[in-house]
Amino acid sequence: MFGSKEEFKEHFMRRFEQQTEEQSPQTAYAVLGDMLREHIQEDWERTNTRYAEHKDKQLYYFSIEFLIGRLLGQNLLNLACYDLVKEGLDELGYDLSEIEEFEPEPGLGNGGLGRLAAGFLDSLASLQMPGHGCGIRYKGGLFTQHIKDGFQTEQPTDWIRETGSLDVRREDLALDIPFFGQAGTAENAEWVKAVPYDMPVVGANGRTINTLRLWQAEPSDRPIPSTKTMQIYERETAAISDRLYPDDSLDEGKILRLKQQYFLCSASIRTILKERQFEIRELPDRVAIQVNDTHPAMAVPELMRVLLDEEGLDWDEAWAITTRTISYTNHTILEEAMEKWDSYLIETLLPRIYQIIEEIDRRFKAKLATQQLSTHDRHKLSIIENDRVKMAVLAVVGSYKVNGVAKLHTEILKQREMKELHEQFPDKFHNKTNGISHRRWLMKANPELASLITESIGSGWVTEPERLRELDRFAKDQSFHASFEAVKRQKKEQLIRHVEHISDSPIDPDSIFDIHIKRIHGYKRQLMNILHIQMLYDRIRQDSSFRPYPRTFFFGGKAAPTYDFAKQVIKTINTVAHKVNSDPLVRQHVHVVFVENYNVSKAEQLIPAANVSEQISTASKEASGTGNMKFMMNGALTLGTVDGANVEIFEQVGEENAFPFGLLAEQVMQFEKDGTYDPQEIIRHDPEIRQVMAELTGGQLTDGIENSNYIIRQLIDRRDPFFVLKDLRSYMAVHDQMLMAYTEQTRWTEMAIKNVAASGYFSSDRTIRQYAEEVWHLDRRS
Ligand code: CBF
Repeated sequence: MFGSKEEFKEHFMRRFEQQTEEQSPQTAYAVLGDMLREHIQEDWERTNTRYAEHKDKQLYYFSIEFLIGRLLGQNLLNLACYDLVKEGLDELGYDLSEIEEFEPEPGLGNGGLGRLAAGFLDSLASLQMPGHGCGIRYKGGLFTQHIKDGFQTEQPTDWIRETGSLDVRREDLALDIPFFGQAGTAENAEWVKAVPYDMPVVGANGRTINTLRLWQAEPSDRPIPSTKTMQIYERETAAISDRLYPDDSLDEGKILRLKQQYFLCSASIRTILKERQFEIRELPDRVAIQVNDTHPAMAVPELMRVLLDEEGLDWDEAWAITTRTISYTNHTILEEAMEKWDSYLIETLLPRIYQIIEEIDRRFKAKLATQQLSTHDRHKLSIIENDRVKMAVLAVVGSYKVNGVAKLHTEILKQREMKELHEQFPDKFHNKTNGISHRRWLMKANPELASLITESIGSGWVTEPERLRELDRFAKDQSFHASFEAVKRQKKEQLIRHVEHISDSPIDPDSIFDIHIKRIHGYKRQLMNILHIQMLYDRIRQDSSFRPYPRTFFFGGKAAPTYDFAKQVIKTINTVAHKVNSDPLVRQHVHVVFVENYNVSKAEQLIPAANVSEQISTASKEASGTGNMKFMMNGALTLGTVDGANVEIFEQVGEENAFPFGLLAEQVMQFEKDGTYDPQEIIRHDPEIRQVMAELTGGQLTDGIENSNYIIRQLIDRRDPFFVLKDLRSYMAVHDQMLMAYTEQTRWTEMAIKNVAASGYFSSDRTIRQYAEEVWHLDRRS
């Protein structure tokens, strides 16, 4: 970005002194942001010109979420000037880390699939591939979580600030999107203006700068329907890009979600086609659209609509183009996340789109009519069934490739969840195991470890992360051990400094840092973790010979605002935490910290400090997980079920360097099938579990019985679909094994090093290369 430190300092000071505002770190953040924007502008334009001149095939990644995290530090790192800027600012009396804290974290995502999308954009640009994101510029992003009396409270977050922000408003590309009205004519429609904001995605070494295009909804200049007041129209329009995942328990919320999905797809597709410099029939050779989960599955009927109504193609031609352009990634088998929309809602909101979906369904059913299929199979293959549109079926039928995100997940899709679709389209289905950006999760989050690695094996791993394998040579090297342990210690101390203000007693850096951070959800089983902690508490109090090695358990995660069970789990964690931490005997062995408002920046502080990575989802339920990969890359050992990408983590590093436990996916699925799981039987036979359940039902773990209602209902009355009590014994046993292993420090460090060495496979660069070669064919030129 700057030839030398002196040049940077001079430039920075000149800009800084021009500021009318107070010369604070916040102003320094704004100045740095402006400098960065100016600096990358030229390269950004150059990248776009290069793509246009070379006629490169372009990938557009459609996603309702992009959990990009803070960008200033990451961009400086990718431009290879982080250290120069840091030192320069240091000499001027400013601390870059402190300045970075002023960047609001764009809350444009909720969890895994949003973070995945952001990591993919980083890899695409870093691998110099033409791949761009298309999303929504939510004003509010995900809520800010506060903990009050142990309960989660939610506060809206507005992340958009005028200063230092990198995105550019493209008024010239704004377009109007119609809702309601009549099919085909858009008569009496209600129009919403879609305005793109382009955000640069800076690849490593800054050579390629791709674009994340985020759409904002604004009132259009067209007349509004006579049935609406201007006030209502403006409010409803702003709501489209106001919040991610609005509450959809009522029709009003469902309509809003549908509007968001269509708004994203329609604005993006129409712009891609409008800006094109090729003949429409070449579309599949010039453009690939990846639909990230079902939220953007409206891309299928919308592309059909544009091809039929605006480009004048006939159905067969339009269908051939659509199904050679769009591909779809499935991220879950959880029923609740498999979107199904009431037909009447789509028909009212998007009449022409509904006609097209009906026609896709009719033609698909006609094709199936020639086959001998059971009624069950025909149901599973229907796009429209019982007056509802099944978005996953629509996405599969309308795509040329469909993938799961880890080997086990893809197998479950093929053999169970989407068995019938897989039988119809065996060649469509493939696996692409997720990955993470090693630039953010190792180089940025843990520069100390990154330097140690480079000193030992050279810098080749930065561009070829699989070369982290070369670290295996140091797994038994005592002097490397010492440096590796020193880094871990340093990261633990840094974390303590970040969180000590929220902890009710001092955190011991010598304790094992056991970390469980992710969305709070039944299947992720934070409940199992906290019940185990309560059992440790009971044992320490009751058995004077039981004095386990000290452990600090960290939790972090948000519960969806309408998910009462998850909210009670947060309350339980905080109640048990308080109890454990205020007991002078127990707290010498067990300490619990709940990190408020878990987000990407907090993850960057927590993950490098971990010794143990808790990945304890009910087998078969976690499609992949990506936190598991981030921890491994930072030298934490996975204590986890044989689920999602844990399976491949165990394969890469060897089970002897991890702590697998619990029911296997096929056992879980068998229980689901035969319904023989009986939690009461476990309670009857296991006195320790009985005691903890009595404490739970007595309200001791939640400050009152009423606070544990949902948990009890799930565990007992609903016969717990997530098998917490069933796996609890095995979980306790594997914790004991882990404790034993930790006391052999040399062996532990060796295992931790092996985890880092085996983590290169999980770089998203590998995943992106696979998508690019096998799905998007990005090397294909016309
Ligand atoms: O594939 C990315 C992630 O997506 C989820 O978070 C999702 O949103 N469905 C899954 O739950 C994760 O397993 C997965 O890693």
